[in-house]
Amino acid sequence: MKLLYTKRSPYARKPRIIALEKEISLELIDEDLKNKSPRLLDANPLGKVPTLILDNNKTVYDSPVICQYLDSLSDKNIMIPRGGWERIEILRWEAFADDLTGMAINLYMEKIRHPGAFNTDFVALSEKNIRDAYAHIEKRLTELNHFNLAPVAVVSAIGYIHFRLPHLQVKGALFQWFEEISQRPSIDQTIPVL
Ligand SMILES: N[C@@H](CCC(=O)N[C@@H](CS)C(=O)NCC(=O)O)C(=O)O
Repeated sequence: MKLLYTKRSPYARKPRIIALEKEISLELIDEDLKNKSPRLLDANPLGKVPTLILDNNKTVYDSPVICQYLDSLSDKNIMIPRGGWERIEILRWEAFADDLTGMAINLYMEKIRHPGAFNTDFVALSEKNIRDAYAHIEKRLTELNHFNLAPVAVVSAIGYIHFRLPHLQVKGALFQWFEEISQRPSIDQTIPVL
C-alpha cells in the first residue's frame, strides 16, 4: 500500500501513527502540494493528502476513512472500538480534533497570505476558538488516557499548531499530557517537519 502524504500534514499524521501502532507496512510517498503529481490527482480528484492507494489500485481517502480502513485490517492494537457508543465517542474526538486542525490551518494561511495586513478580527476569533478548544480538551484528559484514535487525532492537531503557530503552544496539564504522549515512538517518529 502507498500513502501519498507530506511530512507536515496533520491529517496524514493520523494514518501514519495508526500504521506504526498496528505494524502495517506503508510505502510513504512525499507529495509536492504546489505541483501535485498525476498519481495523486488520478487517485483523488481533489488532490488532497493523505490518499491511500491499495495494492489492487483501489483508493481510500480522506484521513478518517483511511484510519478506519487501516484499523479494519487487523485486530492488533485496535484504534477504533468496533461498535457501540464507545466508537462514536472516539470518532467524535477525531472530528473535533480535525476541525481544530482546520481552524489552525485557516489561521496560518491568513497570516502567510496577508503578512502585516491580516484580518485582525478573524485572527483574534480563531485564536480564542483554539484556546477554548484547549480548555475543552484539558477538562476531558481522562478520556484520552487509553491510546486509540482519539489521542492520535488530538496530538496531530496540537502538533500542527506547535509547528505552525508556536505562540499558541499548550500549557499546564495539557502540556504535560502532550509531552508524555510525545515520547511514544509512533508519535515521536511522525513529528511534523518541512
Ligand atoms: N478532510 C481531509 C483534509 C485533507 C487536507 O486538507 N489535506 C491538506 C494537507 S494538510 C491538503 O491536501 N492540501 C492541499 C490542497 O488542499 O490542495 C482529510 O482529513 O484527509
